[in-house]
Amino acid sequence: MKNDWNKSQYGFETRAIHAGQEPDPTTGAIMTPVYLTSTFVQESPGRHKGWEYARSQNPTRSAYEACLANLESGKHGFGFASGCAAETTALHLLKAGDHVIASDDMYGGTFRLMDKVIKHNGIEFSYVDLTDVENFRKAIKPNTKMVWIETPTNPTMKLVDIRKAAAIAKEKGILSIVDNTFMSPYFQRPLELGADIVLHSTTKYVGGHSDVVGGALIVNDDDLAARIYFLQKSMGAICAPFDAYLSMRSLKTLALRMRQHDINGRKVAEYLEKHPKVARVAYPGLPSHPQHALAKEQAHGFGGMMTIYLKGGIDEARRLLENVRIFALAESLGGVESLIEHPAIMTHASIPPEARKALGIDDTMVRLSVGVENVEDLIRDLENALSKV
Ligand code: P1T
Repeated sequence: MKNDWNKSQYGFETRAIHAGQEPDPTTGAIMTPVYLTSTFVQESPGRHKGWEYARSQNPTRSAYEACLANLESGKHGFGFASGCAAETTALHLLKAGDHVIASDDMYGGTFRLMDKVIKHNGIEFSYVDLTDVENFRKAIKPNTKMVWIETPTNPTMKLVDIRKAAAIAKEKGILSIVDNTFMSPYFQRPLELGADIVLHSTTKYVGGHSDVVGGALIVNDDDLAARIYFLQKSMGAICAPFDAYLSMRSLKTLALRMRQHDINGRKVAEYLEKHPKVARVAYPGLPSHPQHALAKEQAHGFGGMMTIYLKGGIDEARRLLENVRIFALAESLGGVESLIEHPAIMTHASIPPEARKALGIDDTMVRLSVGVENVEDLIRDLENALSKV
């Protein structure tokens, strides 16, 4: 697939709409068709138009993968059935006896995959507070092969210095992977900061409309890309053509959506920070965030994700969560609609209670995914729900 929409010539918004998406050569259709086919006819054994079997390649998926790779400043993109499928595939770059250093604070499902599934393949994990990259350096062992970074972390909104961590990884010959789900390529591009692999749960901001579950990996290195492609077709956890179509359609408005998530996120965070029933707001865009300077340095915006700590306990949290109307009480994030949830009971229930306690994922913690509705309506919704607390 021709993909000459390079960054030196075209801005993000233009590339989001055109990269990977030449008009259909057969019909001239401006939108990439959804190729609902499992296989492709061959003229003679091994002689074909570049497409053989749809687990290996599908034109809709290839267009989407090229667009996403372009936006992440990468050369190769890979679409998967979910964020967890992308994670599973990336973790199969390793073999028994290898050691992974992962953030001690990340999405509960990622921890569960490492601790309850991949660990049994003989891969060793250390969970380390990567907010100080020296902890990463200290945790390196002779068999360390990968560092797994999520930044901002889900749900405590801590940051990891991607540039510093990637530099240490490079020096030691360790693969660095960054889960960029919370920022999207519009606000943060880990490959530009030296990381080897970018991961997304495209279910979130990339998909953006809470109607598709997906995941992606993006890399620059050709050899690494060949290894991931081999795993993608061998393991088969691929992104389906219609899901690729939906996600690619969503990429066209990613910039618009992210700018509004950011505007709304900042206003909601400022409002909540002043509220007498709120003990603390963790949002990297607030000057009170301990890593605000790093957020400004490595990202181009702050987005719509934040975590708040209420004064009181579980009853106060329940009252807020039961009394919102526009914010929907639901897991997930990154859609145009605002969501709110309780990490300790919902998204991070698979983190052991002691670990949750150490990270501050307690009963008073509530996570917000601020959507792109009218921000005054969102603030009124929170005002009303907080008045019942
Ligand atoms: O749900 P899935 O598409 O498989 O993606 C997993 C995943 C990976 N990485 C991050 C940072 C995530 O937040 C997620 C999924 N998270 C939620 C469902 C959530 O509500 O936090």
